[in-house]
This record gives sequence, structure tokens and C-alpha cells, in this order.
Amino acid sequence: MTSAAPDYGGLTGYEPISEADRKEFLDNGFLLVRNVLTEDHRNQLEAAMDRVYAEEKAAGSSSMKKDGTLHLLGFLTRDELFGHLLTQPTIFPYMWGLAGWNIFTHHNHLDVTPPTSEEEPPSWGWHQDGYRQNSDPETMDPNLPRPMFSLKVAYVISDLSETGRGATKVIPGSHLWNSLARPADTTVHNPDPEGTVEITANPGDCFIFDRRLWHSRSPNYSNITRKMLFVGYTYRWIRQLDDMPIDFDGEWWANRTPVQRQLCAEATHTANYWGINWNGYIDEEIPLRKELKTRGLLDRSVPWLR
Ligand SMILES: O=C(O)CCC(=O)C(=O)O
Ligand SMILES: [Fe+2]
Repeated sequence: MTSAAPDYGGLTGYEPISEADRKEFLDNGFLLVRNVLTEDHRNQLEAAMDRVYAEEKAAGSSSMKKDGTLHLLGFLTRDELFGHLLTQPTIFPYMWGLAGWNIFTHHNHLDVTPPTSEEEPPSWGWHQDGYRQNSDPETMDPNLPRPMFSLKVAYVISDLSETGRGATKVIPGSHLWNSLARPADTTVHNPDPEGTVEITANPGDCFIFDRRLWHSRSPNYSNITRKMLFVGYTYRWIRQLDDMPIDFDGEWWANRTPVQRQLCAEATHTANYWGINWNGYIDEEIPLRKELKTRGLLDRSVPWLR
């Protein structure tokens, strides 16, 4: 295993995003970012995915369906390259830029969706992520959008440049809707909601989405196996969703930077790990905050970057 991060020509992951990108994300609830992976890096990631797929298949994994569809949670520890994705230089600025410094990955999944030969039975897949986050913090005002709480980056590894290849469908702007009308009968095929967009993208692109964005998976009726890597980030005061077993004596963990260790939820036992004392919070030791501060990237005008 190599510990060297893929080469992004001097990009550090601390280059602030543009105001145009921030606005687009805030307005639409998602953002398509082109060419975030070099072809060499994408290739290596695909090879690592193929290896993990073969391992899961050989092990008769419960994450794999009979038809060969793999939805593997907590995959980041499965390869050195996946560990580097935590701070992927072309994407990490969106994570801290849109969510701030108090984050970690609570949820990450590797998805392989082989072509389906038969028409899939009717199902209604439209949802917001976060499960009880859509109920527990509810106010009595249905027009007041709930907080974002988390966002996810979806790395496109296979070619999704045409529709019908199992891409994610979204409704732009729907992150501010607390509900979405459900068809009366979900046992029959229903049309997608008005405004639906299927996110077509090239290998090496990615999209970032607000967990409140109404979205759905879609069937892969093409002859190309769909391959995706999803990395979700949330706040350190929220619990993780997936088991991500880490061998703390192993090479993978030894290769993680302080910021990456924060992003792996180091010290999950308390949200205040790294410091709080009787006269106030000592946030200065939180690795990502420290990194941003050192680089002059904290910003009093943005609450999550204070
Ligand atoms: O696989 C997809 O296209 C959608 C997955 C999904 O719902 C999610 O990542 O939250
Ligand atoms: Fe989802």
C-alpha cells in the first residue's frame, strides 16, 4: 500500500470555493462539479472498487444482492486511496466551505449497480436523507425548512453521460421542501415528480448534495455497470450512521493526517473531544479548525466558519 496522496498539482484542499458555486449549491441543493478526479486517479479508484467488489462477492456479503448490486457502507477503510478521498483536494473546499470545520464522515458507501435485464417492479424511491432528522427537529411551521445537517459528495466512477444508466435523480431546489406529494398508489409505475432531473455526468465528475434534496435512485437499463463512491459529512455532534471498523494499529490509520483523523470521527465518545473547559470552548485544537485558522480561512460572517 502506498501512502502518497494522488497528485493534484499543488492543490491543497484549502482553496476557497467561488461565490457562484456557493450560491448555486444554496439555491439548488446540489452542485455538479466537473473533472474532480484525474483519469489516472479515477482508474485507480475503479481498480480498488473492483477488488472490493470481488472480495464482497467471495465472502457472500450481505451488502450484495442476488443480482450483483453492491451497496457497501463504511467503505473508506478498505483501501489507502479511499482514505485520501476524505480530503480530496478538488472537493474538500466544498465540504468545509459549505458545512464548516466541525465535521466528520458519518456515512459513506461504495455502490456497484450492474445492468438489469428485466424491468424493475414499481417502487417509489423519492426521499430526503437523514431519516429522523426529518421528524425529530420539526417545528409546527411546515414552511420553515429544516436544517441541512449533512451533505454528501458522489464521485462518478463509471460513464453516466447518458440517461438510463442508473444515475441519481433530483429535484433542483427541493432541499427547502419539508414534504413531497406521494402518489396515491405506489404499487404501480408513477411518473417522476415535476422538475425531476437525472444527473448525467462523466467519469471523474462528482455531484455534491444537501441531504434535504429530494432524490431517488434509478434503474440501470444500460449495458454499463454503474460505479459510484459516496462520502457524507455531518457535524461532530451527530452520531455516525455506518460502522466503519478502523484498525488503529494498522497502516491505514497510521497514514491518516490529523484532519483525516477528525473526519474519521476520532474520539467518538464525546462531541467535545479536543477541548472544552470551565471558561469556554477551546476549539483551537480541532484539527480542521486549526488548519483553517492557520491559513486565514476562518470567516466571522459565515456562521459555520466562525
Ligand atoms: O444511488 C443513488 O443514486 C442514490 C443514493 C442515495 O439515495 C443516497 O446516496 O443518499
Ligand atoms: Fe439518499
